[in-house]
Amino acid sequence: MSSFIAITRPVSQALANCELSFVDRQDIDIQLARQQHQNYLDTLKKIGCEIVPAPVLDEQADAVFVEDTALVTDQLAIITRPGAVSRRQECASIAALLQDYRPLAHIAAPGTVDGGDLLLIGQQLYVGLSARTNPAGIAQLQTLLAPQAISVHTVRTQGCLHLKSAVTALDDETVLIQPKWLVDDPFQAYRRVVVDATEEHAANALRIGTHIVLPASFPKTAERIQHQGFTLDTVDVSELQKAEGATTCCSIVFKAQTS
Ligand code: CIR
Repeated sequence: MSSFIAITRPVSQALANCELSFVDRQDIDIQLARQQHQNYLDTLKKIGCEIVPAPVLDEQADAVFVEDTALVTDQLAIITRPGAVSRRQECASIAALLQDYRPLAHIAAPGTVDGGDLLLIGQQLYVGLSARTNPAGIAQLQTLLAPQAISVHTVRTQGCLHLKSAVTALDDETVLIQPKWLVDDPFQAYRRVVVDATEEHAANALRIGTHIVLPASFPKTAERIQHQGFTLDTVDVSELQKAEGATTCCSIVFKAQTS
């Protein structure tokens, strides 16, 4: 049995109509996007994930970016209410899968939360206050997570889509960080790996147990991560990056069993 579950969803036919906030629209090669997504799934399997596929949603351009639809803790799955109206129909099919693994809770209007704004490190949940995640959503997270003793910290971002565009965790003591996209920086007490200056989007790394998965387009930052002793896999996700995605956004990864 695999140690981790990874919920994923195939690339939609409509990916070219994706939401874009901080990157310019470019042509997306949909076949290449699908091949890259398959390579991403193969990497997750190699690391020890069981892939649980959500149904394809060909009308929902951004549906491959399942991370934004849920936060899974050891005890709960919180189904979000994405900030982009175009993305809200993605949640129901994710909830249908997650109910087999965790009790469900839901973010309700007027709250909005994108999973890309949620960085859980141990018992600390850092939440990006962004164009996608609002104070009402953050307040609901606080209420839902208090029984698990998870503390919620609001972090203002600037110039990027989500908190996890600016910072992710490499382990419980170490963050990978792009400081210029953080207005607040509550990460001073962590060991910090700063992205290479020529790779400004490189702070979005997927952590699965002791493995790190980074887009292949950031070799200098990859070297910095490996230099700190982390086990790293890289995946070419160029077509998904054109849709403002990277490696965390294409999966919801959680421990297969609660202990
Ligand atoms: C969006 O703007 O919603 C999508 N085009 C990209 C979402 C990427 N999500 C993520 O990094 N968590």
